[in-house]
Amino acid sequence: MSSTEDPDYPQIILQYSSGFLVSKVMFTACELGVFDLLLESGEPLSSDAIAAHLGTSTTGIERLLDACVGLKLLAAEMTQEGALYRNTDISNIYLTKSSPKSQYHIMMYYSNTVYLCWHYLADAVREGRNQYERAFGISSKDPFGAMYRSEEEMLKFMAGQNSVWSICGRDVLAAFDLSPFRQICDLGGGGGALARECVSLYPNSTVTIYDLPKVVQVAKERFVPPEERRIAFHEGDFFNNPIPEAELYILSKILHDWDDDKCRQLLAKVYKACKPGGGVLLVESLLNEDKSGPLETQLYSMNMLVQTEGKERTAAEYSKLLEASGFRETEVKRSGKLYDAVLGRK
Ligand code: ASE
Repeated sequence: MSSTEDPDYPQIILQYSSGFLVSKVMFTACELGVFDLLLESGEPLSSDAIAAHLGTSTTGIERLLDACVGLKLLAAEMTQEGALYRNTDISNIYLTKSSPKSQYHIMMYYSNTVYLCWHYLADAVREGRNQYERAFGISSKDPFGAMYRSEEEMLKFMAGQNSVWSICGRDVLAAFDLSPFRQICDLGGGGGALARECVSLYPNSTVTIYDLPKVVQVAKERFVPPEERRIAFHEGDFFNNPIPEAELYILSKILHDWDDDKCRQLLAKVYKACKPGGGVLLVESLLNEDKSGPLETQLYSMNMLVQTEGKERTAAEYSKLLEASGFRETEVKRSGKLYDAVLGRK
């Protein structure tokens, strides 16, 4: 029997078709607080008890809980009175709000912002640009003006980006020995989670987080405690204002927001400000050279299409951008995980 006649052959298409249902079940259980409730309760709960605590319908929550069991985000044990639900280890660690490795905030960003842009994916492909106008009725000329259209949206984005570094931050910062660089500037450092990982991993380093004034204000108020003496802030727009002198510039998920012209413009500015012997660390999700994968990065590149002016790139593409701006001795470290590291030297 050839593979196309195999009755299991269409399975992958059916799986892909319902992929968004999987995401939305997980996002919704997070949003309603299912995992937080089961963590706090400390004992398995019935669907009636969960519905009562969360103020939901029983018919809705039963189905949501069972789908979470199917996804292995919950476990159910049968008793005479019916099923009792508890968190699995993975949901305790990643899906509860209070866990140090919580991915709750990035999920809320995906579910309530990214998801709405993806409704217009076909338009984004036709037009080759982001979809803020269709999704939110706001001009898409300035993507970060649109992404930070309200303090609430900006907070959700910053919290979301921060949560990723609780999982991936150490790997990307340890990919190269950055200990020779003492004075570090994290351009577009946002909520500061990567900067905090950096000062913890490199005890002799200090990090200046450079970001828009309103981002810096929220980072100080909500994300970086004042006891963190080795983190400083610098307010500005890195395209239109000067950037401070440093030995190492971290550009983490910055270049993927912009087209090649803007990337070269920014890197040229970084090169000028960089001390001799200094460098630049790009933290990005790298495409294979033939763009055949990884799938997650290909999907992120589609997200850059619907949300920004940028795209995900290959290591050679980043090296070329770096070298066009004067950096040399470009080195690439693939982490085997979501984010990789590219180092250029002045
Ligand atoms: C950006 C990163 C993100 C700009 C918009 C974004 C993310 C989501 N929206 O620099 C995080 C990465 N995730 C994806 C799906 O790209």
